[in-house]
Amino acid sequence: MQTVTSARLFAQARNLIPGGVNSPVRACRAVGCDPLFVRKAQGCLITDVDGNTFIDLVGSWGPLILGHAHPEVVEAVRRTAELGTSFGAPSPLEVELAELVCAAVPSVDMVRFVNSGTEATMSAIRLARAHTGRDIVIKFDGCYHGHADSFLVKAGSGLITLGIPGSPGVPEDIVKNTLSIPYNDVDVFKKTLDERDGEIACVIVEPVAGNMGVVLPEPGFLETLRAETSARGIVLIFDEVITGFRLAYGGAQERFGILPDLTTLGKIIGGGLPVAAYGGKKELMLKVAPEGPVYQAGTLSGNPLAMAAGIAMLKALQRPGLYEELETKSAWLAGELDRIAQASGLPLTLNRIGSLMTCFFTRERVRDYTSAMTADTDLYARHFRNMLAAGIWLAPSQFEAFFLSLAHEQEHLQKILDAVEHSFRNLMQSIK
Ligand code: KE4
Repeated sequence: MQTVTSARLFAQARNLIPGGVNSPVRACRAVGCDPLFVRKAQGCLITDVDGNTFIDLVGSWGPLILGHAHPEVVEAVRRTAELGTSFGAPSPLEVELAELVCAAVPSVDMVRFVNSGTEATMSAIRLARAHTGRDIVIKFDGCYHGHADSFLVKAGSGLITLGIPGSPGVPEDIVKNTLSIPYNDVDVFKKTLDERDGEIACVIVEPVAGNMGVVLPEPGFLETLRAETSARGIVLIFDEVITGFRLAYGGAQERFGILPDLTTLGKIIGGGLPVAAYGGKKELMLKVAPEGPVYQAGTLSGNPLAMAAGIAMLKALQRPGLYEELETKSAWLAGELDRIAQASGLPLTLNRIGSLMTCFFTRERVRDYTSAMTADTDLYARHFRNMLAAGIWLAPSQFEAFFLSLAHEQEHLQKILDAVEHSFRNLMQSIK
């Protein structure tokens, strides 16, 4: 595979941008290769600047559930751009997307749009702290809620990938207000609430963890979070930046039937443009400025292009049978992957829910950060390189999800399986 143009661009980029990338995990450091620079993408295919085309299983880390350059999204952005790209004043598009989000997400009556998941989660915990008058935030090991100071404690995604559990530059005074405890451990959760009773503002959780690889909530986990936080006046925040409109049109909270007090959203609601949001009951949201005193703002919040893309995306997701079609594809692929994995003799565990899945290179059942960390990241890196050589674009980290889209057709799924089978055979030979 010829990658000279990517190599030239990467050398140039590294002189201008830290690591040559605008988000660390894209640097492919954990999988032992240099990043490929992308020229275009269409459907489930992504093409780099050297003309190499791949089947994409990253989907821009989640937004592209309908595939790249979906015609209705592209047309909406094109049409809107001709009327102006940003007004710095409210537009009808913001009202339309807010109506769609509030109609879709069971616990959300009011919503504020921001530009990134990080902004959404940092605003949600600020609102929770203001509402309760308390400071402590509980998160879960391996979950990632963006890069705001309060969240860089045993966080997932790029932090696990790069092996940096926290980050310099985050004052101890901030970190001491964040307690990170094991995912799926209701005993530790209840014990922590008892120990810090009266001090806890909120619990923020990925209802399905996607940032230590995919880890599902065990029966009773989310129910316990809901019951205990309700009993103690603690704000429960579902970070649905990944799961929102992915696991169901109403997100994980619709799928599991558990309603948080606040929800953060991102990725899919922007259709690939920078849109995120936080929302919940009016009692809470009416405390946000200018209605209330909790300050949060953003120059490009509610940007018309991004709103137009989100509206087109959510309207397209309302097609009857769409989520059932995605589930059928995902279940078939996962079943075949499992069959191949079992036959390979490799240490492999597949976690899947809906179109979110991760193949962990471990024999352990992966139920939390500790068990996820038993995965063999060297094997994953070699698998990543095998798959790239075979024309399949995986997440450049063992601790990320891979995302199936409606644009993946049977021919693409079969090509993925053929490449996986070949890679697993190659890995097995190398470890004998
Ligand atoms: P952003 O600030 O990256 O838009 O969103 C932060 C965020 C918040 N909550 C959850 C559950 C998330 O998964 C994310 C961001 N996800 C990662 C991928 N796992 C973004 C990829 C990247 O950092 O480049």
